[in-house]
Amino acid sequence: MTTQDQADADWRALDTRHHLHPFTDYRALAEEGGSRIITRGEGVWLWDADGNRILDGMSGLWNVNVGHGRQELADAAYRQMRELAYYNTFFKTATPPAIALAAKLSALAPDGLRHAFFANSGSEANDTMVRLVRHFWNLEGRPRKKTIISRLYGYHGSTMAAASLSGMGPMHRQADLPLPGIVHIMPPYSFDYARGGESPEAFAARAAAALEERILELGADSIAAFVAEPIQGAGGVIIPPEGYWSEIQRICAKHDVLLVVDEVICGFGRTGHWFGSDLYGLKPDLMPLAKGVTSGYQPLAALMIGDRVAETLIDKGEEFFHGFTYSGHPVAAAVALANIEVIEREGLVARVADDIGPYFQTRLRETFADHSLVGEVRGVGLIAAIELVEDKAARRHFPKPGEVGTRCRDHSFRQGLVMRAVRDAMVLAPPLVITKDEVDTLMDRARQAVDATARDLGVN
Ligand code: PXG
Repeated sequence: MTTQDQADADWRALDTRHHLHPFTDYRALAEEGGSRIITRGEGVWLWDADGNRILDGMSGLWNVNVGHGRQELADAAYRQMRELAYYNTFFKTATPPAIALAAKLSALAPDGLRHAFFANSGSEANDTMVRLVRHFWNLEGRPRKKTIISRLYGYHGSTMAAASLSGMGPMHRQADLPLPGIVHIMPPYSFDYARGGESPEAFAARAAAALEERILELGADSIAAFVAEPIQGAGGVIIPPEGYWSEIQRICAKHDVLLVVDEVICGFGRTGHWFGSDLYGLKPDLMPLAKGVTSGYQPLAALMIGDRVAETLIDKGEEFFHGFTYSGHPVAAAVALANIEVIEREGLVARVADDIGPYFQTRLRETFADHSLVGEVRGVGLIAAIELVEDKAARRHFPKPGEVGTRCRDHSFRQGLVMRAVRDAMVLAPPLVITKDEVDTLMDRARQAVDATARDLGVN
């Protein structure tokens, strides 16, 4: 054993002994000998402690939009730490980076979202949203308007409120969720939910009608808000069919239900637009964002607040008893500003829309559309899913969701590619700086992983 091997073994042993990871089966991890230790990143590449170079097909957790190892972001953090490492935004104080970032986000966000409330994670931004929505309807003198509707397979975070908004059964079961006042409707997931012979238009109308049916069932005077991701990311990259979003927007307006669009994954160029809202022409009342706002170089999130809610909040003149020590942290805000500057300077949003996004989507379909294990390839810009199925013609899933996906994910890792499995949908969201050569490498490795999975199953 070399000294390096010993060091890696020590990291693994320490990790197993003392560190409880998020979303992890602890016993299984220990039995497998512990975690893979990631030590360095540059561009779309990661290195692990064993010296393997791995293509990061997931941008970390859908967040490292400008790629790893950016000197200008490190410099921004360093400069800000030397100038003012910390001061808060409570009690009538502020710092220049927090102010500049609030103004910048207001300029980038869809029209009418002119205020930012800062948090540290997407979960906190969504918790803030739940607090604010309740407070808003109280201030409006309509205290019965409290129920929030979200969707199955939605993901909005892990705190009590955000996990309740999320439409994930296993999360709910472990913590007796959802909290009262949060209900779920079907997702616009045609692969699973469309009926045999149902056209995309008919499915879009039926999926959107599920919202109106729930509003009418519970009474519009009790519904505060509808919360949804433009494209459901962690739920398996669910792309809504044409017509779904315009209908949802119409229904929210008709019943005076606030529209909350969770941009935590779709924001900052992922779909070839600054926000998923721009892709679908949405006018959110509230818009949580996180992840790509700093490309993960610092934890920072914001709830963007539309004029209607902001005016009530400001004009009614009552203190909003809510906030975090690190709301608008100056170092995180400085890094966010530097990150947005990189996205703008390098034209990354247009690059995803016009160049690398179409290339990635075309290559993905060429590589997988005819594969016997692949029921559907879907995606927009640099976000995509490859749905692995037992029976392609019948669009039938495997009997135990996740088993085949996990197998494929493990093959992918061995091929030097991070590709996530959501149930049996293999999902990809590479950094926006990925080159065409790197897309080709990604496709080769993904194909090898899917082929190896097919061989395991005796399919060819
Ligand atoms: N909203 C959306 C749409 C998200 O995807 C959150 C809110 C919560 O953000 P924080 O920063 O609290 O994690 C998310 C987070 C995965 C995965 O494996 C996805 C997320 C987080 C961790 C893992 O797909 N999304």
